[in-house]
Amino acid sequence: MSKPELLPILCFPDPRLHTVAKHVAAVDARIQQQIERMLATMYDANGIGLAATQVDFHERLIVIDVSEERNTPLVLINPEVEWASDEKRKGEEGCLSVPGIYDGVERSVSIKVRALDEKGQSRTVDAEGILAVCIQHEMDHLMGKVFVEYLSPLKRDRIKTKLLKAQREAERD
Ligand code: K1U
Ligand code: ZN
Repeated sequence: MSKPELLPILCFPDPRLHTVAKHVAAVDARIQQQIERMLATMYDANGIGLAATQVDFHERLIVIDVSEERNTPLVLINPEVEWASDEKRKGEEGCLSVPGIYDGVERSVSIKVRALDEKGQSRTVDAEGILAVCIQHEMDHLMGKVFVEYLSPLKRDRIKTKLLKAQREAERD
């Protein structure tokens, strides 16, 4: 079988990153092909997660793999948080759409999420640690929110200026 196509990842401050994703109506061949492409794109970029929004596909679909071996993919379709702990912790985050920028974001320490898997089966995921952080980060993407929006306006503007400059320079080369 041929390798799945790699998808271009939108880069902040691309306005398409602020699109609110729609519910996936059916887990069919179209969605399964999109899952394969998103997993290949996430592994190729060395990410631990990827939301459909980041590849300009505006439906509620996330892929994640937080395993050391990079062999334990998790697919969440139409994810909904059923419970989130009041206990929160600030941790360092990165984002494939905000290359080279890492900063602290406060998130719930544990969450319970309901979603469909790649076969369309409903399941719940109890997550803590980096998995809980990653799911919350990716679910924000589906709502059109990028992690830099948790930072101060000054930091966000500096990041925007830096990335726009880098994008202009890359276009010139
Ligand atoms: O959404 C994305 O762009 C993926 C993002 C997921 C993520 C990483 C860290 C915290 C929250 C969410 C990444 O994979 S960024 C690259 C990365 O592998 C990484 C960066 C910092 C810490 C751990 C991993
Ligand atoms: Zn991200």
